[in-house]
Amino acid sequence: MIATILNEYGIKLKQCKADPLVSGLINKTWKITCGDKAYILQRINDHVFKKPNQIAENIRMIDDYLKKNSPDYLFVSPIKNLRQEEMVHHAQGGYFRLFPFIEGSRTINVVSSPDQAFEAAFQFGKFSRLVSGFDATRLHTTIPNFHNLSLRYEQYEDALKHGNTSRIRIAKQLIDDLKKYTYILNAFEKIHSNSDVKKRVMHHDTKISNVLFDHAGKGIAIIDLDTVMPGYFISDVGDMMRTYLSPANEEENDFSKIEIRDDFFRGIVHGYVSSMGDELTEAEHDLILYSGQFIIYMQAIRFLADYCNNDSYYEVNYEDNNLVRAGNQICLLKQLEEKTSVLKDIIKDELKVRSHVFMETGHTSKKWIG
Ligand code: GN1
Ligand code: MG
Repeated sequence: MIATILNEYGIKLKQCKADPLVSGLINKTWKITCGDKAYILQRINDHVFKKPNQIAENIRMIDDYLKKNSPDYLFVSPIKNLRQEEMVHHAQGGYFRLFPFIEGSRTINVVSSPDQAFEAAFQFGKFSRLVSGFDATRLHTTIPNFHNLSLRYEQYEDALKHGNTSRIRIAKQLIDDLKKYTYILNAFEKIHSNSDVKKRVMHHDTKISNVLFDHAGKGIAIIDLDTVMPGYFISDVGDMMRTYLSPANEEENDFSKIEIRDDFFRGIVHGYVSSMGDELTEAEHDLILYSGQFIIYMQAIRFLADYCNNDSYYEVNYEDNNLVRAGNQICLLKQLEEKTSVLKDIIKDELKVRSHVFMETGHTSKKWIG
């Protein structure tokens, strides 16, 4: 199948090698190396992305905007095939896209220093800032209601009503634990009606493997633009908190390893606030900590709903995988809540010094790892 796809680009698989990359629970990715040229091939999950062509259109619109307004910005857009199309459809395999592999770049799967958290947050913030003049409503919503917490909550309630009864029984403790966090849902409902919280062009999948680094550890670009669509900044900052703060990720079943690392939190806030600069409103500044609560809570209910629905959405590796993931996320949320006052102080501190940061370089006059 890969050979057929590559043929469409005039590339012969026989002269290349294809290595699968571990990337996520939804799409599949390979690195294709052909002598001194390399590519990234990605298969789009069309159960999740029901209209893959919309992804291509979104990326094209943003690419055009950036080429015009920020020509030096490295935006990794798909390569066109021999028919000048950005996407290839294979009857059995689904939809595929090919990207150039950026020479000298590397991706990482684990955030191991506050600098990496800073670099990643800076890259995601820089992207949203550079496209802040682009009318976000022109973009297709590639997954409707993707980060609509109200709807996710309804889906969760629905799973508890109509899902697998024996699994619901097993999940009882977690279902009870989640009850105390419904204030996160209530706060989300208020955000909708607050016009100071802007609808922006957001990435919506800010895990660390979606950032390209150079060999010196500087962030150089963001990738995986399938979920670029209109949204709130809390989606991007929140998913960074969810995936960068703890040394143990969502797959960890030993919850004693879950921890909120303050200096990584500072890295995220510093990187994001400094790259977004004056773009963020006061109302948005007040939601920085909420971002983490919002996304971690939403992920917990998504995993738990999927467990109750017999794992119909997320790929699982063993029977209780989604249950463990949900428990893991609830533990992370609890720890975030316990650190509220320390984290609020960090935010206050970072907001005070943001004017010393030079957006273009990412350098700062303040020593920020504290
Ligand atoms: C999915 O597959 P990946 O890692 O790109 C999901 C995210 C979740 C994440 C949890 C389209 O992303 O929303 O946060 O799993 N993406 C989609 O691991 O549902
Ligand atoms: Mg993704």
